[in-house]
Amino acid sequence: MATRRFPAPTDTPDPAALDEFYADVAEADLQPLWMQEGLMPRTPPLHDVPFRWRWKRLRALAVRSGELVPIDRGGDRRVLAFANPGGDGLPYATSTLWGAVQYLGPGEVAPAHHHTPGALRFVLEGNGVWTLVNGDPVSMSPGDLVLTPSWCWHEHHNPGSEPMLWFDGLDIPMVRAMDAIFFEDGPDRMTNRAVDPTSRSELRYAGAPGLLPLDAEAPPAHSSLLAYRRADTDRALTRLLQAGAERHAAVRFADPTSGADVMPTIRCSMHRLLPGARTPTIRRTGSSIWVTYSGAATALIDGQRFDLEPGDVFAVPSWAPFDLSATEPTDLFSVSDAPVLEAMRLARTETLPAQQERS
Ligand code: GTQ
Ligand code: FE2
Repeated sequence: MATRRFPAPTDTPDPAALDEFYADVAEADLQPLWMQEGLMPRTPPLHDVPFRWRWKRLRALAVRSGELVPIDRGGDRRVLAFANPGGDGLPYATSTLWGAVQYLGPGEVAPAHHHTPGALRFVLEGNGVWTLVNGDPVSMSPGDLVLTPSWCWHEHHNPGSEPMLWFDGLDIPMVRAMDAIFFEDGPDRMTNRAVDPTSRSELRYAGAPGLLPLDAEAPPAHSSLLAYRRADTDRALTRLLQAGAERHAAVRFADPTSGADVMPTIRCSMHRLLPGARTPTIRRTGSSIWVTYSGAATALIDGQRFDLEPGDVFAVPSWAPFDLSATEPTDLFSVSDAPVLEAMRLARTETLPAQQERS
């Protein structure tokens, strides 16, 4: 829709009356459509910017937060949120997704709470942390994906002697935009218990591929399986490559009972690129956050080049041309808002000619 501008006073028979009209419209808390600029751009404006946060810097700051900032009621979590420089100072990695690095020191506990935003953890460093999700203790190790979906109680425990760092992905900006954020503290008692490496959700829903308990619960609003282990993700990617995938394999984390995404608002996927791989340049509606797990790769986003090392995180804005290439075997984890775009029938993908780096 072309924007129409304020009629010039010479275009109107009664400039004084027009001025008075606009003043009255504003006074009535109304705004004329014809005065809006950029309300309906031809294509989505690049609002978020393509951006990378380097692990070296992230990690050092997370460690300093561990030395300086206690975990207490009020904050509850020691978390540094990725703030996209295009996002008006908000603590959001993209306009729809919260991403953060969380640090839990040896012996520390992050207290129980629940909230309507859904959360997931992708573990980057350390061992021995466990998260109690609605009473099910879920152990966490590097490369694991652990879910704490909307309204599930969760508390994090680090009984070990090493700090642990992980990536948090949440749908806070989406839930916020719909004014549907609710939050409650849990009980203060600190459970301390021996934790089985395999959660109850895995015992029931990850026994073996394609085999579900006959009495499986009706699909809840999120995946029945709360933990996806690194060894399983690795095997799935290895097998896709064996099955003939050309130097790039990708898996989507799914609810084993329905095939649906892990949560109604967030899609998680894991990608493996072999040396020499380059993905097609595509752009899609909806944004994503990517976490480099291992290897060395390059992301090109809207002509901007980002070289990636393990732990580096980057944001891909809606409709930005994007491709990946690798010089070493590289694994990347990704979260996106795709289920929401699909549910709203707003998902669009376009394949473009291979983009060039802009100098
Ligand atoms: O670990 O419970 O990054 O509640 C933001 C909000 C993590 C958490 C975040 C949270 C958490
Ligand atoms: Fe939380």
